[in-house]
Amino acid sequence: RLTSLSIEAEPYAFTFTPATCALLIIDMQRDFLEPGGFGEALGNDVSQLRRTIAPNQRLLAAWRSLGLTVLHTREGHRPDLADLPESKKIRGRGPTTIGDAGPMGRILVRGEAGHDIIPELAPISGEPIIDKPGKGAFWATDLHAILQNRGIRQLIVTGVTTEVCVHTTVREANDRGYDCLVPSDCVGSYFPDFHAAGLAMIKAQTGIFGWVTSSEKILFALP
Ligand code: C5J
Repeated sequence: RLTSLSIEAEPYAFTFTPATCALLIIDMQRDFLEPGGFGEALGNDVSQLRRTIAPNQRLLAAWRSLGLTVLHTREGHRPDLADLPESKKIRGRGPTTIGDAGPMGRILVRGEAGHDIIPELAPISGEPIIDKPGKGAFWATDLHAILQNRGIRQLIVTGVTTEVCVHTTVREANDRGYDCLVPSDCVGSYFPDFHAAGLAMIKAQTGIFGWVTSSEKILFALP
């Protein structure tokens, strides 16, 4: 069993025990990262998110090789949209919204191709997939129970988008007693300014929500 390790981070070093620290990859779904999905339907440039794929792959490979806990999340809704608030359905005011037909199936609907995780980061057996109807990974899911059952106390949170689902999840995790470390190159936003502000907010006030580092620094600290 690996003992305590330290990662260079801001606002100060992140000390962690690998066995009780999970890699939580947020919403690396085709609907957000590929043309034709929800992200693009809202008018966003999906290429902004794709730079996070390679660093996430490296971190995921390292976490798997050490036999540590990996979890994936997906944002999406039941096919009958019973869990989709009307407010969320209509807010985009676009011609195509959640539940409508898109090039990768119905947008942000569970079971559709676009809702699935991109093949580059496909989950493997034993890695829980948390299907969430909201932005935060804790709300209306069994994530907290799974983490508690595995004795997880700390999270490395990656994925998309920085200021939306990653940030909401980090905030939710904070209030449930988890330490959160966010590698800046493994999270991304359609809006570079929001990405920068989201990271700044996490580490402000001596780490009001947690720590920020890079995937390189995490890999350097691993045995
Ligand atoms: C968004 C997400 N941006 N995964 N979802 O709607 O951040």
